[in-house]
Amino acid sequence: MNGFTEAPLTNIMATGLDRLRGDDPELYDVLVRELDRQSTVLSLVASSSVVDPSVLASLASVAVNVTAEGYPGRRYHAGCEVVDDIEQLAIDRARRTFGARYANVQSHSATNANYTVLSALLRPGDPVLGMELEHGGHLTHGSPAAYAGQYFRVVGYGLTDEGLIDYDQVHRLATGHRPRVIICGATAYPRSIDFARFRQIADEVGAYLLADISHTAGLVATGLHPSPIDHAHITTTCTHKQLFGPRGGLILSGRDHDAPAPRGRGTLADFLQRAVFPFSQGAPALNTIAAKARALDMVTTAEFRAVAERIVEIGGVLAETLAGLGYRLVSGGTDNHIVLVDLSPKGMTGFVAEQALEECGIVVNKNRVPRDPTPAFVTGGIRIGTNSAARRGLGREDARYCAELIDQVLRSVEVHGERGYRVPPSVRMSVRARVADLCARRPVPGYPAAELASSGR
Ligand code: DSN
Repeated sequence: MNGFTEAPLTNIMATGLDRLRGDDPELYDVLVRELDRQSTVLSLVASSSVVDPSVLASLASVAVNVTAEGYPGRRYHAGCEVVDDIEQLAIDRARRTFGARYANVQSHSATNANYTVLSALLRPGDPVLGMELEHGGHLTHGSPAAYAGQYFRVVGYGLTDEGLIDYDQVHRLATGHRPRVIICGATAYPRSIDFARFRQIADEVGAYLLADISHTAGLVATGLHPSPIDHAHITTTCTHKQLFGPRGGLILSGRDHDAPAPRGRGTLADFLQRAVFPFSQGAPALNTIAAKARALDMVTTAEFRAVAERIVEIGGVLAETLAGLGYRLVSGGTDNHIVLVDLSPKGMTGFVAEQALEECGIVVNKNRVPRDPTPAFVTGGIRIGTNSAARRGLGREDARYCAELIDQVLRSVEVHGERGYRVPPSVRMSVRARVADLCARRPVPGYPAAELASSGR
């Protein structure tokens, strides 16, 4: 490196922060307020995560200044020789992390990755089989509210009465409708997914299998959840949930990467490269790709493995404690980071529970449950997740304590219809203080710790 004073990146970041504080205090103050919120409330949102400061630094790096359409070594702009190394690093690390033979790191999110794959593989009106949103699927898997549901002929599968994926139904619908693509993977499914079974069904009807592992990518990478890489033709994931990376997506392929491309011209991997650029995207966000590379490197560490193990462990404790306190859980428990609570037996909507818990410093999200009669903004349940809590280092005792606090709030709420409620002020103050203390005792590694509110626990 030539011509730099010591720590050039540090200097730029420090200058940037000084200018932000001096020139735009309005924005600076909001950013500080958000850091303060994150330090004092407990995020149990299943899709949440907290990035390492080194991921933040990569995201804020000078790679943002480069326009680089195309791929490393084959760009449509000059000046890409350094960012080529960044993108290649991210590709290599994505492949290594998942044992994939092919990786594309340019997608801006998993939604973006899913639509890239679907719009390249399919023509409008083609049949697709995906998981129903209210059974735990994702908007991009074929919801009528979203692009996939409106441009393709989507048939939805769901869960059995026990809350498990109904593989017999998947098989029946696949043989009946002959989909061109079957989508597996979920956003609100607390159990492991049998990707081999999905592939058997896909092969029987000649469909492509697309696995979206956005929610379980960290568990897949560490072997704590089965991997779809060599079962699915194509696997997608976001990088900002269980990989604790920046907002972004990945497209991966395993043993099928060198299968013939769908409509001629090379292999499936070649097809996917063209599907991202130029078919559906322009220039990639190279600062985000740098941050993906950083996050993916961390996924292979012993520290990450310990977090992944904790994600599952405290998920199990939360589920067990809530079930013991009389809550009905979809599927009866969890194998991953998600606990899905059906609140209908409690006469309370997900909307009320989410708002009441947030007033008390516990952040979850309202979520529809199987056969939910309520609309998406009301919902019959809540989804609880342990990614961020595990990153904070919460253990079994803490998880039990969180479940008890959740119960304390939900037991004390006065419910007035689908959206009306009141949390007794004494409960709000006491739970908020306890949550703040828990957060202060378990700060996110590398982030400033909040002060103890001294609840006495
Ligand atoms: N897929 C949505 C979720 O699971 O919360 C947001 O990324």
